[in-house]
Amino acid sequence: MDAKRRKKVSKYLSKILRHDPHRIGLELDPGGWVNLETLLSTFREYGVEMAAEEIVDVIQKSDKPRFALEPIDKEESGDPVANPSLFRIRAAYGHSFSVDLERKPEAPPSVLYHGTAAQFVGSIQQEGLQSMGRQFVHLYEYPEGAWAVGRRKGRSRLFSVNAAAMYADGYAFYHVGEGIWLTRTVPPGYLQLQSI
Ligand code: HQG
Repeated sequence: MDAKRRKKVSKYLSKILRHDPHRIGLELDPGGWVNLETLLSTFREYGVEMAAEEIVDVIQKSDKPRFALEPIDKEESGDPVANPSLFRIRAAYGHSFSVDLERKPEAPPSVLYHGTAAQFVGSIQQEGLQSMGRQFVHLYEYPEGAWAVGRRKGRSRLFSVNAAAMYADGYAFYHVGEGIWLTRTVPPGYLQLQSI
C-alpha cells in the first residue's frame, strides 16, 4: 500500500472511530470499540472499500498510536487479517464524543507540551487549554511532536505545561502511549509560551 492510500485509510478510520460512527450506521461500545469484522462489513455495505490488511498496515506503519487493534479474548492471539471477527478496534485518542478509554490516571512527566496555531495563543493565555471539540486536551512529551500538531492549523506556537504542579494539585492525566498524554483542561497558570 502506498503512503497516499495509507493516509486516506487512516483519515477515514479516524473520522469514523473518533467522530462519526453513525454516519455509516455503526454502533461503538462504551469504550469506543467495534468488532473488526463488523467494521469491515459495515464499510462494505456503505460502499467503502477497505481491507483488514490495509488497517493492519496503517497501524504498523503509523507515526502515532492512533488505533488499538486487539484480540477480543485476551488469551487468544492470531491474525486479524485471517480472523477479523476475533478482533476489536478503536481510536486510541482524539474522540469528539464521550468514550470510556478505561485508562487509569498516571503520573505524567514533569513537563508536557502543547502545540497550537499562532491565532489561538491569546485566547489560550486567557482561558487556558480547553478540549474544544474533543473529549480531552492532547499533550506531548516531546516538543517536536507538539510542534507538528500546531503546524496543522497555521504558524505553530508551543506551550509548555507544568504537569508536575497540575498533578500535585489533583488533575488527572492519561497516557495514550508514545509520548501522548490526555487531560481535561489546563488552566492558564500552568502554561508557559515558549519562545521560538
Ligand atoms: C486550541 C491530532 C482557543 C488548541 C493531533 C487546538 C493531536 C484553544 C484547537 C490531536 C483553546 C483544538 C489533537 C482556547 C485549546 N482558545 N483555542 N482556550 N484551548 N485551543 O484538533 O490538540 O494526528 O481538537 O490549541 O495531531 O490540535 O489526527 O486539538 O489548536 O494529536 O492523530 O483549539 O489530534 O491527532 O484542535 O489535536 P484539536 P489538537 P492525529
